[in-house]
Amino acid sequence: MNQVNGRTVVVTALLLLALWAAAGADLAAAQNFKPEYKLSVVPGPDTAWGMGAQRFADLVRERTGGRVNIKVYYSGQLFAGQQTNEFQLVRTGVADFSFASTINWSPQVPQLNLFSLPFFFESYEELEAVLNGETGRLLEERLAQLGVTVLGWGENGFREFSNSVRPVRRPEDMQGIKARVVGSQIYIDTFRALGANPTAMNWSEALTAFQQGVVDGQENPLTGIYIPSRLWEVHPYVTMWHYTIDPLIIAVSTRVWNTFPEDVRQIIAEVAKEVEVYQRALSRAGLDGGRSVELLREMGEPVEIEDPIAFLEDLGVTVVQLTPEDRAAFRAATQSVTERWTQIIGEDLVRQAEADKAAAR
Ligand code: X2X
Repeated sequence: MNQVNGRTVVVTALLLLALWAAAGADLAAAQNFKPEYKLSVVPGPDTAWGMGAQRFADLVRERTGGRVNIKVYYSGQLFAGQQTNEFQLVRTGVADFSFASTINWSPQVPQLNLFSLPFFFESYEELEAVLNGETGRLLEERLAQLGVTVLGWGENGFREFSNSVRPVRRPEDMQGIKARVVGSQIYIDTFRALGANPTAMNWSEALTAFQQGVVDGQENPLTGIYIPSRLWEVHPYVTMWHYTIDPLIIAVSTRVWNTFPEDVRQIIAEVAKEVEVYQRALSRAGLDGGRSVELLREMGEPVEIEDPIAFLEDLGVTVVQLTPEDRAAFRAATQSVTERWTQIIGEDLVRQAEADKAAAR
């Protein structure tokens, strides 16, 4: 072998070695990521909730350069049975992420029933004070103990009542109305306390039940669910009773979270904070004195319905607004539920939430 050839062989060998090392490093990095991460959502893509989940998935994919490829599974496609088992999906790894209602997770995490205490939250400000305060920290800590990392909080909204029987203004008006509720016990207790006839069912089945007239009523947020699901076609009476609020947890399984490198975690955490603002604005649009409509405009997002109440009234829907006295009557009628569930949630946590709420006033 002459000198020139010898050098060529050495250089080629070094080059090959470098290529092999680079390929190996790439492979190792790629191996940290699954080809697809599953995100569970209970309702469909056309709801404010579903739109938030899709935005989250899209931004994460884009900003991680495709490394974290999240697919959104709508309408509870990932759960085999009850939507109230969704928490188990995240804990057992069937879902990696979730954009989840506290209601669906509350059978496994009793503290989350806080948001379902009847007539406990009066305003968005109170909710924010609780989520941003010590109460929110305690809830996130509890979820972390159970292997779920909270990335942010979206919102399905204040839950309102709709039905096909009569306008509801007082607790007595609820008498005998057959209503679909989520399969979470506090809702069954609340409707029974009001003299209604609750029946638990998954959201995916509820839509058919409404069409077939199997039930007369349901409770869900106006902009988040009632309007996108065209429920005015089946339930032309709406009561804006704001009886519970439904925050949404943007969550990831801690086991999955720990597989991500630091830069990826940072990107995902930032996206969650951005989506929080966007998704909440979608849910609140037209219901918070114009603030969310303006925010969406500033973000360059289309606002289809600026005034949801006027929109529904134009369609012939009767929208009942409660007076403070009406609300007090409902609160009195559900007092026993509040007392019983305060014990289940934990007296300390409920008192903490009251203190956080007071700070918002
Ligand atoms: O089932 C419902 O009512 C819904 C879609 O709001 C929840 O998942 C809590």
